[in-house]
Amino acid sequence: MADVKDILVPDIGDFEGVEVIEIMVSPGDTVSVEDPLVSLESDKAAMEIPSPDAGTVKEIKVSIGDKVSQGNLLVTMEASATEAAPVAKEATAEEPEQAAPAPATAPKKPAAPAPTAAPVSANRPPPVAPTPIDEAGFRKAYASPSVRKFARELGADLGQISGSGNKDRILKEDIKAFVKKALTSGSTGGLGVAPMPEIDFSQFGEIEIQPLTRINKLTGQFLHRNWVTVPHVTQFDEADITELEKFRKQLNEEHKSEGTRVTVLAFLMKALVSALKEYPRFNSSLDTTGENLVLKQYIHIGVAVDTPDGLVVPVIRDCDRKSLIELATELIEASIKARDKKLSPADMSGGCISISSLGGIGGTAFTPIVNAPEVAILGVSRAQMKPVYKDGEFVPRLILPLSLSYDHRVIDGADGARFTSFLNKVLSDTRRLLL
Ligand code: CAO
Repeated sequence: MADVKDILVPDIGDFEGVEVIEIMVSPGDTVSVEDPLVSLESDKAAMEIPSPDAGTVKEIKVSIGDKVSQGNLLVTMEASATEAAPVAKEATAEEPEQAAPAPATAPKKPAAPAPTAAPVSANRPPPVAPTPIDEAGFRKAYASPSVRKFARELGADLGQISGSGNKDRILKEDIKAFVKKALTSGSTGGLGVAPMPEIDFSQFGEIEIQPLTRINKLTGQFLHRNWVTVPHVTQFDEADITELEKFRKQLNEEHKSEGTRVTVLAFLMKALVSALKEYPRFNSSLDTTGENLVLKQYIHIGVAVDTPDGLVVPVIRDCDRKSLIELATELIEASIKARDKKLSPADMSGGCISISSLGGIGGTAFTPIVNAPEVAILGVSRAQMKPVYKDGEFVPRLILPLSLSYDHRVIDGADGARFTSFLNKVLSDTRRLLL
């Protein structure tokens, strides 16, 4: 049977009757040499008592609030190895960081190397960026060395955390709650800017609380993630669709009996097919390592549909293999399915690029948010008759505003402008869609 050892308070200098402020282990815990067992604090210093041996904790012999001195029994332990004698890790009130060194400034102990952050791939950044730590506030905060170390590891600013421990001391639980809040709340605290204040709007007048729909919440999460993680650029342009509109009206006249209605959107899908073939980088996604582009050999286009419950994006598949009429028909079917809440997750997956058309509503331009992992989205506003200077005179032309947002990690500004210029060319001369 393994030896049961008494772990005593080691030489802690001139300190006597020092208060136990934290117990970091429980009976049954397996500990390694140097793992902190308890934290002590006098009015001048806080220190952690590390385990002198590896083994299993049998009994805790102190309670929080007890006053201990050198030689007092702290815990009993069933040792499984013998190693170096313990040294209390001390952090004075003036230099509290000694026991919890900031990784950039303090030497690392070989026996207890500073934890390294888990690798985060370039296209899978954390949900929120860490808040920069205010060092002065961090130093002044009332917390034990292990709690300070824990806060450092998570990038939590102790200065911003209220303690729930004895005499308002900050505990590990307080840090966990703080980090959880920053990650889950819609607040901007995690982005290093002031958090959104909580306001009771009823103090200004009558209000009504309306819960967000499930779709609102889901799209909200995706849009927020994409907005903060994708470096967006929006390229604006205008396409002359005068001839396209004449052709569209003629088509609709011809297909009236079939009940098919071809809108500008079907032409835009056709134009996007040509543009994606010409600029394949727009039909790609960054892989999970962030080191490679996944270039797609298929063309599936997502179309944002406005429904009473919120925004959904059904995907029209194999657009490169479908005629204009087929695309127009599928578009109508997809928007009916969306508004009837009949879309399955499969109907909304696999898109290569998305279109957000507000043309039926109005507006001159907007900045759509990239539907990651896609790398671009085409926003379309309302076409308007405008005077265009042509062959020495102003002529009325139907102009369609385009707003192309793209992921600048994958697409350069020049290619963004080339892509919309290409779209202009094919939209202003629909014969080019045949090429
Ligand atoms: N310029 C001028 N008129 C336009 C136009 C444009 N860019 N786009 C559409 N129109 C016209 C259509 O031709 C149609 O007119 P007619 O009835 O005379 O033919 C009318 O506006 C209504 O079109 P529509 O919206 O029903 O059809 P659509 O194919 O253009 O769009 C759909 C279909 C499903 C995309 C659309 O109904 C929709 O939901 N749009 C909103 C998308 C959205 O919310 N985007 C924002 C996402 S980010 O929050």
